[in-house]
Amino acid sequence: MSDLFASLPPQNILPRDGTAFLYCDVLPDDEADRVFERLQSRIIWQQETARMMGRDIAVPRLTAWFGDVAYRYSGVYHPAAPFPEILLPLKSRAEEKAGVAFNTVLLNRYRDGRDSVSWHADDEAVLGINPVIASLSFGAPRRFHFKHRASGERIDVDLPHNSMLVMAGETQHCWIHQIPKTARPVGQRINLTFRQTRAERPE
Ligand SMILES: O=C(O)CCC(=O)C(=O)O
Ligand SMILES: [Mn+2]
Repeated sequence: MSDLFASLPPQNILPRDGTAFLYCDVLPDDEADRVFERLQSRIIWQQETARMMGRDIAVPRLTAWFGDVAYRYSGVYHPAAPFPEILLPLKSRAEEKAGVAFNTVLLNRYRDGRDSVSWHADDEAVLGINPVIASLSFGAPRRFHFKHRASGERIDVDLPHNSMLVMAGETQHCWIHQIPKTARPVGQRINLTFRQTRAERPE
């Protein structure tokens, strides 16, 4: 690719009501491969159980959470935990691309095509209005679906190894997203969503 193309910003994937920019090759190739291997071996991955409609269900992926505030959803509780050193260069890269500072990150490890994340938006009150979310992907490419809440319009995009999807504006309020399960044979994938999270108010 010529330098001219490499320097062009990507186009907004969403036709309205938010922005989602996909940056490819965010790290040098060899570094991205190393990061993927290290994330697999050095992060303490957890199998969480979520409480859904009165039942405890194993979350269909492994997760980890780091940052200066805790995170709670559907009966899953991740306490605050300092960023491990391996994540610091990724956090800096995400902040550089997204243009905001992040204080937390949720990691998802999809072991194969049976792992997934179902339709949701990152719209919890602690993320604020119009949150900027930088979502890095390493490993096997997986398809990411957006669905417009009001019209049902679908936008699908493949998230390749060493890429970063930056969602901002009204995206989390007007669209939901998912990584569906797939019957295709797919390898492991690790995703990191950097967020700016406020501490929850005591109840
Ligand atoms: O794995 C992905 O690309 C999406 C993860 C996600 O939506 C989330 O953690 O909120
Ligand atoms: Mn999400």
